[in-house]
Amino acid sequence: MRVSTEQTIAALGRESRIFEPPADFAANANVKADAYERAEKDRLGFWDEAAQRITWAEPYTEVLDWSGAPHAKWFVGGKLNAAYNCVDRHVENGLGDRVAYHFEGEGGDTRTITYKDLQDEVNKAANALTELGVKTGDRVAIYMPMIPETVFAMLACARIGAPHTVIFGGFSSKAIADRVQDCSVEFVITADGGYRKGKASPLKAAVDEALESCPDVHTVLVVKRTGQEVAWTEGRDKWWSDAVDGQSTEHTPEAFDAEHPLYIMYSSGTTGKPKGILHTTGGYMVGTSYTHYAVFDIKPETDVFWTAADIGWVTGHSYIVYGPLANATTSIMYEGTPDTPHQGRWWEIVQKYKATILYCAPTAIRTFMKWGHQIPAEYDLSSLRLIGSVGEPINPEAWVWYRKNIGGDRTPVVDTWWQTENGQILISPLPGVTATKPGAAMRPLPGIVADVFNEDGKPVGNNEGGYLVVKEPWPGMLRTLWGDDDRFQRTYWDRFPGVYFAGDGAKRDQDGDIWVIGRVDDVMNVSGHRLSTTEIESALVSHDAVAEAAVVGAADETTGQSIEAFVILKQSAHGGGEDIVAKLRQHVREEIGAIASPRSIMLVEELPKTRSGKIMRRLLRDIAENREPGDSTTLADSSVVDRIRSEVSGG
Ligand code: 6R9
Repeated sequence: MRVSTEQTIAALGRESRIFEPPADFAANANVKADAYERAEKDRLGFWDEAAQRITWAEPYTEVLDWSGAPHAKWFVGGKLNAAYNCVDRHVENGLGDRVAYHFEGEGGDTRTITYKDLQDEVNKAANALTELGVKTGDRVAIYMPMIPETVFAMLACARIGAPHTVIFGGFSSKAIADRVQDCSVEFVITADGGYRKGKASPLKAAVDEALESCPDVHTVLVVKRTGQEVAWTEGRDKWWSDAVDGQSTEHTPEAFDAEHPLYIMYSSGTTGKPKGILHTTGGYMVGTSYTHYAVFDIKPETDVFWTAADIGWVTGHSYIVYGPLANATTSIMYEGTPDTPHQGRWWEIVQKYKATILYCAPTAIRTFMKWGHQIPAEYDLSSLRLIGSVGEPINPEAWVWYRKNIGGDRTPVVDTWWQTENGQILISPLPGVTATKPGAAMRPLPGIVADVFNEDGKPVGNNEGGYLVVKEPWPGMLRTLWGDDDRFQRTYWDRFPGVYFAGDGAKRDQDGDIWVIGRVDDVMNVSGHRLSTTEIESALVSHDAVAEAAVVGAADETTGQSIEAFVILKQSAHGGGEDIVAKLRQHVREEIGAIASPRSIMLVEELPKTRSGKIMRRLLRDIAENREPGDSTTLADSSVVDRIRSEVSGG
């Protein structure tokens, strides 16, 4: 017997409600059902049309050149400047006074950045970078908090054709050094610090430590954010204000080839060395601006868009910076954590800026569930008209909670599947078209050809599971891994020759709709039964007492793997003790079957997560197997593993 993906989905799909788009939303939607048909008939014609969203300094002669597969060339021969497309053309079109960002610092300080402000700041920064010797093609590392200067720095790089590599502000000095070395960075932009949980976190200090092993870095530009003490290396370190403030606000953007590198984003691989995912300019701008327009139904005149993610993550690159700016959107940028200084902080921000669209991760949603629905209920969230989710499978309970308590039981919910490698959303409902099912990413977007393959590389039928693949190239796709074409080929293109292998398991339901189950490496094998961690997590979270659950398979001599669950109880369920553990075990038996009942259920206060909100199951496996935890440089809070360890051992 195998507990297959079918049963997984049966468990996930127990929530059988379907939510139709509200009629007025559907009537006014940017993208209607015909987009699927048009794209199916002429996929490249469809992307050609989408590319008209971008202003090309020189037109392209061919939409796609796939002759060097798997290295794609999109919009061949076209020239453009990404910063011009994000900023200048809007100012030229009379939108200089439109707000680009409502910035909200963690401590409550605010800044309003209009498109004209953005143009001035980006131009000054571009002039400064040039004066400091940064040339087209040079890589620039950016290690910053969530402040407007981070966007200024990215766009200044884009403007002069210097690919940026933004290193997430929660990464350690070791992670900075690895990345700086891997793409031979000589120029770093950072800040003295940023605010996190009410404290000033040291960023410059981490850069200083990293650069001890990066002798090629000759310039460090430092934004003053917190005013905390910093060490200073004369000759190398320069204050941003000294270098930038006196520069001219005039700067002529150069047009670069469509395939000119725009940025490198390192993805925290499950093992080994991080992968430097390379995105180029033309296709990425088309992919992000189109999907931002289609999936979020953006009406730039009236919407206030909030991606509550970090810019140091691909979601921030595509849906805080490039997509929204290309579409002349007003966005919210928030520096801090959701519970600083109180658990209603996000909802206070939604209310204050009358946010119309919110995009965040399931882990945040489950945290809000844990804190209780009465917290968002204290705020006026009626401005919201669409809410989205990204980063992990969203369990049906969290989806329904989100729609009800944040979306007022009226807004569409878009569960968007994509990856750093993809650059842009690939599978998602269209909010004015798709009747959604809680927990399902539903269908590939127009112009995207994705499928679910079995072991032999054949498409699965309905009610079958397998591996998620993308069968045709898409504009925002990665072009290679920096300096490692072989690894690029091996990782993504060899499993099923000529087809992009995403590394995620997925299933088609009875209607052919796609449910993403999670990484295939999260699949457990217990006594020959194949079990998905998500399935058991979903069962646990469906119990009233549970706020969040993470399940891992620990090595076991007899059964191959054993199921180990880490559970955070809702505040209201605390004090349940042994009794609650027995109840949860019984609940899983009832939901899935005895085979899925965890060997141990450990009650913990928190789970180890990356800053982008993904549970690091690898570290939980280390705890469950009683091993020294492996590399935890990508953790949001590196002390969490020690705390869980002591909770688990009863310490
Ligand atoms: C954008 C982003 C990619 C991995 C991906 C998958 C998981 C993302 C998801 C989802 C289920 C969704 N993932 N969105 N799983 N449903 N809607 O998250 O990029 O950090 O590279 O992660 O995240 O496992 O393979 P990245």
